[in-house]
Amino acid sequence: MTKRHESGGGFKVILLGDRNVGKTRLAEWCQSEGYTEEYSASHDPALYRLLMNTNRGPIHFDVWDLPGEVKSIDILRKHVDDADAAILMFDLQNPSSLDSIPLWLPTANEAFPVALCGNKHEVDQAREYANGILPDGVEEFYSQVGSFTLEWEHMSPELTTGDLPSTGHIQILPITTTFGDNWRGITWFPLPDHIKPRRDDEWRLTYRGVLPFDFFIPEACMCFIQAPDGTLEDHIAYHSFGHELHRTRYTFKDYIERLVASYGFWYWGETLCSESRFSAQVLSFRANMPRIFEGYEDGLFQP
Ligand SMILES: Nc1nc2c(ncn2[C@@H]2O[C@H](COP(=O)(O)OP(=O)(O)OP(=O)(O)O)[C@@H](O)[C@H]2O)c(=O)[nH]1
Ligand SMILES: [Mg+2]
Repeated sequence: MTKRHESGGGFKVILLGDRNVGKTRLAEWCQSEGYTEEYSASHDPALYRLLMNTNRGPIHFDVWDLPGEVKSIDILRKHVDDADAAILMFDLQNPSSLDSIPLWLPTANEAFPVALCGNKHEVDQAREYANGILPDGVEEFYSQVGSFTLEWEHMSPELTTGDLPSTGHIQILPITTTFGDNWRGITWFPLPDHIKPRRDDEWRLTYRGVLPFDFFIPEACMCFIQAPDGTLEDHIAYHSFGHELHRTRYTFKDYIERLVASYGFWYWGETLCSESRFSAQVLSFRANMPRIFEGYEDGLFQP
């Protein structure tokens, strides 16, 4: 036991690994059982204090989250020198972060235990759920950005009068929520009119493979479509629960590019579907986007 422990200080655990592997998120989660989804690179070491109640009484852990981009070897060395343990983290989706482990290893003092931690495992789970292949851009997006929510309302008087929409909503779900059994019996779309279901085919009326990923309002979402054999279609679709499913000609990657440009305004996803090309929502979107956001590019939002 070191002097620090004798004087009531905590055990010092350092988190090491490349940028973007998930050290800060792990530290936040350990401390509060919650975390922010947005990535913002750490610039300085940050301390997270954890209290664990053990059979020998409460024990403090001082978890030091060290930035993947090392600004000062001296600061890093100072933290390593008085650490009691290290967690060396890498990103299972990013092989170069595993290649870096030997580079981090010498910085860890041989006198203390080191645990190796492969993070972002749920991307692998999602891939399995999708029959081995996730649509283009999905892995990249979920290992670099992940789920997030955005809600806003425009307060300018000319937009808040009458029926004009003035709100935006984005809710990108966690990857394992999208690619998981959560939607069984909940998401569905009707069979085309010319297909009459047989009696033993009834499940097809109550469940088909709609996997929501942007659950922007409780009534509607943007989704992937999954065939009964687990394979995902390349192009994403718009789904209004209990009503309709419209396919688009856009991939997930195209969608994210447009999501950023749309700010999640109103039912913007419907602008990508031929079936809703003249719906009231789409007409409002086209009329109001240029009034709210400079640089609106109508060409991005076409079926
Ligand atoms: N899918 C997935 N994403 C994660 C996981 N952990 C972290 N992320 C995401 O990965 C990004 C980087 O996470 P951080 O915790 O900020 O990474 P970091 O290692 O602290 O990066 P630096 O501060 O630059 O060293 C964020 O967008 C996180 O939401 C995870 O377990 N699964
Ligand atoms: Mg960080």
